[in-house]
Order: sequence, then C-alpha cells, then structure tokens
Amino acid sequence: MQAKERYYWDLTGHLVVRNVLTQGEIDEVNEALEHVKQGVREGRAGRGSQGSDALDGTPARWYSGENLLNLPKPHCEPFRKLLAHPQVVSRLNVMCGAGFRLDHGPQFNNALPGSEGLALHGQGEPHGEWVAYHHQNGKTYCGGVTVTWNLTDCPGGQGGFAAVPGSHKSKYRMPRGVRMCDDDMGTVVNPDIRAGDALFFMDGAQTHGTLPWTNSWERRSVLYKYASRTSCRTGVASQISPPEVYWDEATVADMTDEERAVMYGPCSTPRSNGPYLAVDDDGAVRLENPEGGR
Ligand SMILES: O=C(O)CCC(=O)C(=O)O
Repeated sequence: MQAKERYYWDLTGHLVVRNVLTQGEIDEVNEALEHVKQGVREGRAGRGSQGSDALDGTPARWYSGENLLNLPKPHCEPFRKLLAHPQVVSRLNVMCGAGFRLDHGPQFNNALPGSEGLALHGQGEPHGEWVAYHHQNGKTYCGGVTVTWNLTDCPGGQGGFAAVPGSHKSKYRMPRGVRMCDDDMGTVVNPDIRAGDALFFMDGAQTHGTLPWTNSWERRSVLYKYASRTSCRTGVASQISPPEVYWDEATVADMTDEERAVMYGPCSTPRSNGPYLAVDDDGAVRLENPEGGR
C-alpha cells in the first residue's frame, strides 16, 4: 500500500484502487455472474430507502443463493481468485493488520436502472468495537473492511456506493438528514468507480450506504466482507462458537451458566442471542439474558 493511499484511507475511510482487473478478468467474473442471475432477489419495497424521497426507487436487488465461493467449478473460480488477490492482501495487511480473514460474503449487488438506495449506516451508531477504526504510533487498524469489486461502471454522482468521508473519526451522532440523504449538508460523496476498480471501505466505522442507481445499465458489484484477525462481524457462529466445540465437552462439562458464558469461541454477538454477564449490586455475577447462547 502506497503512503499516499494510506493517507487517503486514514483521512476519508475509503479508497478506490483503479484498474485492478483487466478486461479479461472482468469478463470472467461477469460470465460467472450470468450463472447465478436466477438467484438475484428483489428486497422488500422501501426496505433500503426507509421512506426517504432522496433514496426512493424500485426494490434493491441482491443475490441470495449458494455462496459464490461454493458454486460448481468453473463458476466459483473467478470469485476465489479475488478472495486473496495481491492488491487486496497488500492493502488489508495495512488496513486490518496481518491475519485478516473473510467474515462473510461475497455479496452480489445487481441494481437495475431506478433501483432504490440504502439509508446510510455505520460510523459507530451504535459504536461497534468489532468494526471500529483507530490509529496509534503510526499504525492504523480497522476491524471491518469491505472490498467491492466493480464489474460495471459506477460514474460519480449517478448512484451506487456513497459515504461520508471522515465520519469514522466523528464524535457526534449522524443527523437524520445525512442518514436519509435528504439534508446531507454536502457531506455525502458518491465516488466515481469504474469497471475493474476495487473499492475498500471501513464497513461499520465509516458512514456509508447506497444512492439510487440512475444509470441506464445494471450495477454489478461483488462485496467481500473482511475482518481483522481479532474481530468478528457476524454473531455466534453456530458451528464453531459453542463452548463444547471451541473448547471441548470435558472442559466445559458441569460449568455454571455464568462460567459457560465466557467459554464461547470468538463472536461479536451484537445482534445475536449470545450470553452476556453482569455484576449485581451485591457483587454476584449473573447472566443478563439467561437464554443467551442456548
Ligand atoms: O456498495 C454499496 O452500495 C454499499 C453497500 C453497503 O452499504 C454495505 O455493504 O453495508
């Protein structure tokens, strides 16, 4: 990662790297996407725009079938090639620190002309330490970074990814007009991104979302949701997080519910039914949500 890229990233919270894919590579991904088009679903009307006139449009369209990394060969191959692409590795090593990993995705956005936007979100509202950004002693760290591969042009100001540069350092609540993009005070940018460019953004730390797609062609963007080695962006992973799996049956056998609550494997549990502990006024440790993790 070049020093000037690092400067831009730290300052704004996102970065567009130009011409990462050749036309041949773009064609390869587009061809693979043709095989999953039947899995693209329209969301509920108004779900993304949340009543904002500025974000209004026809329902958003995301792919929701088999994981793109798990498609039958050869269709999974272009998506696997992007996963640990050298241009990604060299930057995520700086952005997230060594040992970053794919947390979820890849997700395919297939907006059609007139597709609605997505209300702005992120910027720590509520603060999520698992995706937060900080910098100290000349190093930056971000818990959650998304890399978006763009297979069609997204000209600036015509819809698609939008963000509030610098919002990852803001100390104040995002005003509703910014969230809804109907009174954004000029804070929202919709960067110019071309087919073959890779977009990196602080997914969670930076305020971001989507503006309605006003182009005459469809949007084809594939989003890879990475996390640093010490972050988890999704909740309890049912296969690997339970104490009996992360440790083993014998170690956690006969533990109290409170003891068991601290034996889970890594998970962010922000929106999941994970176990949380509290200390009563009399000093006793108890489960805040006795059904958590069950
Ligand atoms: O690329 C976009 O349209 C933004 C997607 C987004 O807001 C997200 O992935 O959280």
